Amino acid sequence: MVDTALLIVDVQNDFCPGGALPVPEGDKVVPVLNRAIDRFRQAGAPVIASRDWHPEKSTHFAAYGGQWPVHCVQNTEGAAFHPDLRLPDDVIIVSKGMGENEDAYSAFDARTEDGTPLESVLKAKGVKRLVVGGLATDYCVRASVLGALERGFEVLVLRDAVRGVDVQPGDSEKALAEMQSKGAKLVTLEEISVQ
Ligand code: VGL
Ligand code: ZN
Repeated sequence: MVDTALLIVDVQNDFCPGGALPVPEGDKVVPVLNRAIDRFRQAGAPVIASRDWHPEKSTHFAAYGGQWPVHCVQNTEGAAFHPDLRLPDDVIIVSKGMGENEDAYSAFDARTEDGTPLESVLKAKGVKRLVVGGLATDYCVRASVLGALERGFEVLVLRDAVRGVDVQPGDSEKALAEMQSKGAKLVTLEEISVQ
């Protein structure tokens, strides 16, 4: 029984160079994640992609009292997945941050189109272990990994497939250390086997 799933966090145009809230080298995660997708597909393991999916007006944005420039507004080019990311046809997409007063950094705040929360999706598929990569290390990857650990999932973070915003220098390294101290394993794609 395959009990591992790949969770790809927020690999969207606005978080990549040229986007509204660019993560330095954000696009560098794409080739590693494409290799991970191939491995998971071959093993018959689920591939899940979360996306930041905000309304135009949100207290998440600086213009309405929040922290961030406007980014990942629903159905815009900026909210689209990076064009080189080869998501499989049966990818499970979960969206988050749709509320006008919602930051929703964690993929565990995300839902499928029909409203099923990520945790229910994973439980229904018998997933016990998550391999996580994407953007940004110090925000949505961090929150998603901690959320997974709190819910009892084993978590492997692909350190070669994450990049951070680093609002303060060192934020991403700190976030990785925190994830590790709370039980996540930091690995490279080559080190893991999918089963
Ligand atoms: C994110 C900042 C604001 C992320 C989302 O995906 O890490 N960061 N919204
Ligand atoms: Zn956001």
